[in-house]
Amino acid sequence: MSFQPSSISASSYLRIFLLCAFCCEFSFIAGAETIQLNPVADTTLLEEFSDNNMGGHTHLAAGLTRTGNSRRALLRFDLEGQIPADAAILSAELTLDVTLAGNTNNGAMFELLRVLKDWEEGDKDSNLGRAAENGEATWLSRRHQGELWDSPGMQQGGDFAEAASSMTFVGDLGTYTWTGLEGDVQSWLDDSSTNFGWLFKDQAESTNQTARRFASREDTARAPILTIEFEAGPSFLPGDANEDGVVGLEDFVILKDNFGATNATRQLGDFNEDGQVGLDDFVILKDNFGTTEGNAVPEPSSACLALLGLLAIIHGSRQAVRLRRSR
Ligand SMILES: [Ca+2]
Ligand SMILES: [Ca+2]
Ligand SMILES: [Ca+2]
Repeated sequence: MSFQPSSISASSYLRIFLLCAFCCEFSFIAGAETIQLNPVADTTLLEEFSDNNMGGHTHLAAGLTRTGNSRRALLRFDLEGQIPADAAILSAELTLDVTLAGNTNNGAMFELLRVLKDWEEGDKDSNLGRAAENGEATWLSRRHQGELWDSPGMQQGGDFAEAASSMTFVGDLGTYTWTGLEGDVQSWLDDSSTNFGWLFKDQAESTNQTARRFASREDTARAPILTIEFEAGPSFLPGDANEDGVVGLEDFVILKDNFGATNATRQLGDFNEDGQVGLDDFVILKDNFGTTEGNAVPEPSSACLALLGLLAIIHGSRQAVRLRRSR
């Protein structure tokens, strides 16, 4: 007996689909993901060496020196291509490694503040920096021989945000973490043109010898780490035709009933929104079958569902031929 695709009824589809769904192996993938990023730029501004740049050195410095001069650091992270543009940031925290503390008795609160203007890292590399070349960030300039900061060492409210994003007390050598940075990261993900990174400084800058060295990105073994937990996801669930938050059998039935339709909508099974309900839409449903909004993602074996797609197409085309003949 030969195989007769046109003899397959709609109810047969459902039986095959159910059988496949039960036979398929399901694996579960967590909805939230975590990524760790090193800075793409970091440097130190030195008060008494106000035209020096230190962007290529292996440490950042922040706090007040023995003689009361300020050190302030800048760090920027690139999110583009690292996190989906439509992701929701669940948490973000920055970890820094203190590699030298001049006076470990003089611990201090260190804070991160959003930078509001662009700056250039530069590549000078000694403990006190070296004379900046054009374009490199210094205590006076966000770009040497180009744009000055609003005031030397950067101005609160103009060059950096009024309110700190995070604060942590730093004492002896070791690693320290600044938490609660998800708002900043989300805003940079939503609009990358506002991503100028953070200013890192001693909050009070009132006690000498709070200055510490923190490993910079050039110290690859101990570089700053921004840990971001995010949940990727479009505003609608691909394959969820009836918009009940689950990609399931009901969505398959909707797609099947509308297979071949033109001027279709997502609610009729046109998941890639090209106006037609077709094989591409079936593949989207197959790839997302079992997905629920914000939760685990069961992943059925693709082979059995691909077979269903093929059957659906054959059936759809035979039905169309029969309809045309009957007219
Ligand atoms: Ca650097
Ligand atoms: Ca659904
Ligand atoms: Ca489509």
